[in-house]
Amino acid sequence: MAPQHEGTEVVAEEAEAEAADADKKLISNIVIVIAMQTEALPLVQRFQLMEDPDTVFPKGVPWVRYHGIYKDLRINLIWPGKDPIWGVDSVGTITASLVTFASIQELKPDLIINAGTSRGFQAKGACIGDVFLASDVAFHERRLPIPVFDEYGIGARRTFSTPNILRELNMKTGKLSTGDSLDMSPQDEALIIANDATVKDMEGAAVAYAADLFSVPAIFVKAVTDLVDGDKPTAEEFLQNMVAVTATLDQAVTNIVDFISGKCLSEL
Ligand code: FMC
Repeated sequence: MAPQHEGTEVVAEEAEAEAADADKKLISNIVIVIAMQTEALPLVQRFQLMEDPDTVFPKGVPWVRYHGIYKDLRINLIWPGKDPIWGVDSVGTITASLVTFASIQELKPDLIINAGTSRGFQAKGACIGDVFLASDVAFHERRLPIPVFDEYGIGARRTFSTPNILRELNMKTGKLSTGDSLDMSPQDEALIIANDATVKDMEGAAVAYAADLFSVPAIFVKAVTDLVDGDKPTAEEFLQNMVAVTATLDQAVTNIVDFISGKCLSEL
């Protein structure tokens, strides 16, 4: 009906105007989501963040918030902590979505940065130690062979576009595919290739899902620890390169945060 249609148009126009205003506002509040302690701690030191003694998160969760002011930015670095039963880093999609959701609710970030290590496809130009800024994210382990559910499962979406970061920091870009396994079955490999991915991780698309629910812009910084088409077993290569690649990752995140300081979203 005409009046309803007009009403919808007005709401859409208002939402667009609000989004345009947000794009022009200086970025002041960023959340960094990092799955592994080894990746998180050097950045905590670099930005001189403090651990939050009275967590903003619900009682009982192992999630850790480090926070502080770096340059003119309020930085919250969220690490999902150690699993309460197995005592290892809480990697993977479930915790990534949960902490992103809770961080948006509690901290209202202007921008989310998900940073971490990943596996790269040499055939698509990835080398050990490269840092990618993902152009798109998708899942490769959510198979629902029913029309439309199949696309929902893959959940492909574009990330927040940052052409100036890419150019100024001379970063590589490519698509990121996310699943809950460190290794890769032949079926995973086929689906990752179908996603046209250059890098594979265990959190990116899950962070993007939660961020998109609330229209919070999110970017994905992924450093390559191991190669799909390399000649070493995944776990061995991952552990061997983890420390050196983490240093490269942390430097890239610092460069990005330095670039963001004093800018608005539309300048990224
Ligand atoms: N496959 C999937 N994820 C990773 C990877 C690989 N070969 N290498 N590094 C990662 C990332 C994941 O996102 C996890 O946070 C962690 O490192 C591995 O448990």
